[in-house]
Amino acid sequence: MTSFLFGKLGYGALPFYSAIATVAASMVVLGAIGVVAFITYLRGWKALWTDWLTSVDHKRIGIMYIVVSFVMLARALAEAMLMRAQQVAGYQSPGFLPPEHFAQLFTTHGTIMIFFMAMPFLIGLYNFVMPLQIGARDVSYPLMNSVSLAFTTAGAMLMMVSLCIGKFSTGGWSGYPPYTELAFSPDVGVDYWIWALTLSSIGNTMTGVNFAVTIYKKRAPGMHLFRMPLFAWTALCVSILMIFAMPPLTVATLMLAMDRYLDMHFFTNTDGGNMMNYINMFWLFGHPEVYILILPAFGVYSETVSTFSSKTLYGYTSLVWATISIAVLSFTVWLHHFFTMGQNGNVNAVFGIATMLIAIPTGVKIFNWTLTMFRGRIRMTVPMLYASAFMILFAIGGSTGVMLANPGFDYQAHNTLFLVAHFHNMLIPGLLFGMLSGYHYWFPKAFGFRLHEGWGRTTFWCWCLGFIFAFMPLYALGALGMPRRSQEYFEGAYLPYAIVAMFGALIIGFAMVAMIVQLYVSIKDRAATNVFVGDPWDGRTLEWSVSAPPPEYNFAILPEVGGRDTFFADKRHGRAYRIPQHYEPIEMPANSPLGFIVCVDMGVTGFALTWHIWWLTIGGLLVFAIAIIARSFNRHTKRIISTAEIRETEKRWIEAFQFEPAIPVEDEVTNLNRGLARIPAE
Ligand SMILES: [Cu+2]
Repeated sequence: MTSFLFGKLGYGALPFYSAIATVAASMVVLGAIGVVAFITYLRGWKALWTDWLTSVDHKRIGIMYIVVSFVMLARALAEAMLMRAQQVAGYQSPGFLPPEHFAQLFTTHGTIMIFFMAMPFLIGLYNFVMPLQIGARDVSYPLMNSVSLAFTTAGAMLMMVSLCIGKFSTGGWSGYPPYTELAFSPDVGVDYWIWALTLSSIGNTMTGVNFAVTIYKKRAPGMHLFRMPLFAWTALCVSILMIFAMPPLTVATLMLAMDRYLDMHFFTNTDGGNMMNYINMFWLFGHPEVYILILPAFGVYSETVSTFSSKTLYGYTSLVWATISIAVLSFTVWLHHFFTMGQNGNVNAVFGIATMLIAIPTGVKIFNWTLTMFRGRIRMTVPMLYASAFMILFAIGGSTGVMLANPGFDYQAHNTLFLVAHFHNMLIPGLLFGMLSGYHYWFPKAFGFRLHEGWGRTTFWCWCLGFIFAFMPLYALGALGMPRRSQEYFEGAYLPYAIVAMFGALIIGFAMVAMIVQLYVSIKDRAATNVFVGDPWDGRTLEWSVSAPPPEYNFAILPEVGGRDTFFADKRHGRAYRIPQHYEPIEMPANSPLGFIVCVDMGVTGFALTWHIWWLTIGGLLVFAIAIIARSFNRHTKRIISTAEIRETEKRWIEAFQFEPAIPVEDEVTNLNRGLARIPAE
């Protein structure tokens, strides 16, 4: 039943079918009202508009990405805890979640964690740090950067709306047809999934292009590719992965949409369709995606391990080549996601061996980080705690990965919780710990004050122990044969493990609470932990050579780079913090409302497509086209920052670092740290 005005939308779309859905929906609505009220209370609307929503500054866009990521993390974590609780309650009983609702939960959990938590987090970190690290004033296409954020956020908004209006897909995060075809999933859930993913992957493709061009074209004088910090190197590899891996996903979801909307038969099992075409395209994206998720964390660890050991990164060149090899190999292994689908054994063998090969460059990396720490002046700060836990836990996940890469074993573990344990083992220590390590490491640079160390440690231990309790039992459950995505089961042997896993999920829930407390406490104490001078950890790379937070233009004078770790060497030879004779005016991109318009417009268009509201879909696409064309007539796209303004900004900072004495790095987590730390002379 569809009407012209509202498409398939009717009263039935309201979430009153279950108490849990109603509570979740009201939390979203109340949360949104709370945010609006809070901004009004702070009288922050004008600042929000000019400083954030219309900003094209890569630093602010990066921060906004990370805000989106944290909001979505909170939701996906709540869903994970519900699922774990259901699997305890679901022993010989239907539990409290009906199967359909349980299926929605694991679908949204996976979709959100990959596309709306992990991707925005890593893109946000790159956005903030990478241009600073390569000595650039912004990315190559600042406005496109803001439009990329708009696409991702529109997708995230669609995910949040799906909680309140209608139901989400039950087809898992990978959305395999024929189950996601109209015949088997006639509701709008799959359509929500299709448009949320399509929007975010368009945004991610643009980000890939933007970052790759930035790294090729905007490096500071003297910054050869092989002088770039490792984090910037991973940014380059991840960008190239995104450019090649995102389009197959966009094409796959759009073809699925054509199946559902236009009665095509790309992936049906009738009329010439073949679902394997979808699965090939999906994993042609999906496997490189694994490395899009993990390489940024490798980049972060390379920075934090070296900084907090006060040593040059061991084996820089081999680390770069390991990164490149992982990026290349990641495109040669996608078929290991369907070893059991009946292809020739030799095909499985080739892809199994290719998969195992990736363990070699990864091992090289762990080896290099360990040797970087060897005989270093190691400080076990929060970022370092994450890095250390990662090295141990990731090795376990890597071994189970090599096990699964063997097609024979994969037949046994196929579709069991063993696999779920494996990829969470890779993604929590591998991705999330890396992102949190980076979050603690660069937070002072972004906001000018440090995060509370004690609460940071609490958060870390909750994440680390919570992860171990939540996921190690799943290996055992998988070995016992418990299928993934089970809402109800009758095997008594599963129950004790399920209880331990739920306990672990609870500890992870505490981690989220501790993170929020940490943020609150840190903001409250910000005057005491101010690090305006900008180098609180005795950093090595260029982002530490400017004030915290950095000025809009990043560098008053573009730095000259003479080697790796230039800033560190300059500090040792007294060449850092030279005061320039004169300044030149700097041209920066002007603010633009285009990103905000695209975000709202694409959110509405995605919603209209989901509910088959055709007039609104056409309207939304027209607004998009008109906004882009109108923008092309705008001639005031640049803003000149005058010499006077630069001199004023720089003067404040110069006075700060001339006045502030350096403290020994051992005191870096105390309130003595005003943003200038040094290794005491040996
Ligand atoms: Cu894979």
